[in-house]
Amino acid sequence: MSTTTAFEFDWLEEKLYILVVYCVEVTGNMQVYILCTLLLAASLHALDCDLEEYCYERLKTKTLCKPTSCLDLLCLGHNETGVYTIYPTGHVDSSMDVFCDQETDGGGWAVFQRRMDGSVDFYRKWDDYKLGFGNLSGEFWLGNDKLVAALQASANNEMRVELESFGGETVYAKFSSFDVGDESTKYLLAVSGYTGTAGNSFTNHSGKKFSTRDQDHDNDSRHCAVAYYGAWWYNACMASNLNGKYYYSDQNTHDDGVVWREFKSTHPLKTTEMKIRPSL
Ligand SMILES: [Ca+2]
Repeated sequence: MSTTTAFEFDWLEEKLYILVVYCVEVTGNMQVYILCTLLLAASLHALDCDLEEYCYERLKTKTLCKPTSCLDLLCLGHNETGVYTIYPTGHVDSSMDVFCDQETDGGGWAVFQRRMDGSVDFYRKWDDYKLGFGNLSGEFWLGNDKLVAALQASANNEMRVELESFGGETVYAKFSSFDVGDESTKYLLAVSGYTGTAGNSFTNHSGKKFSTRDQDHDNDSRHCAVAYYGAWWYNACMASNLNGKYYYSDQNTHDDGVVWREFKSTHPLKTTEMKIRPSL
């Protein structure tokens, strides 16, 4: 217990210990690995307790040369928000670029959706939503296949939604359990465990399949994706519609807009983000 605290590791810099990890991966030397783990553990003092414990366990697995998530990257000291490469299965062929939010609520979040200025058209077909579109630093949908792949980093994941109104009010919704099935299930959604300030406009969509303007898998006689100008896990039809049409003002109500009913009813929102993180 007191072994690590007996040493002065404050001088240790991020680049050095990442280098050590790489050395271990290359040499497979167990003594170097143990030293490395101790050094990393000692450098984690700035993280909160739950996260420190998570990182300590992860760092013992010896897989972090191929970080599986934004949370792994945070464990490795990458605490700046931005675009990174992750390897959800730990193998090089699973690599994908993601935008990591390393600040909000402890950090370690992979963002899979963002609206902010209406610059990207979100009224798209199944294959666009399957593969993803937009720009990771601006507006985008990561892609349903990539979302499913990113969820493989952990047996359990949480999801967080950030919302901002045109008046500048910010709220969030967090879900302690979030999963999306693969394409054969039509990206079936399973979400539960709401906490937050935005109100729960999402668990109503749990158990629903994804629908787009060219594929109707909703629970309504209408084609919800067309009726609400979006792509979502429509039920009959929606409590939220974050891929809806972008309006540049919330002066009027718009059923087909970027909407989270429990927050601003059907007044459109200015900014949205949806992000996942392995459960701590
Ligand atoms: Ca329908």
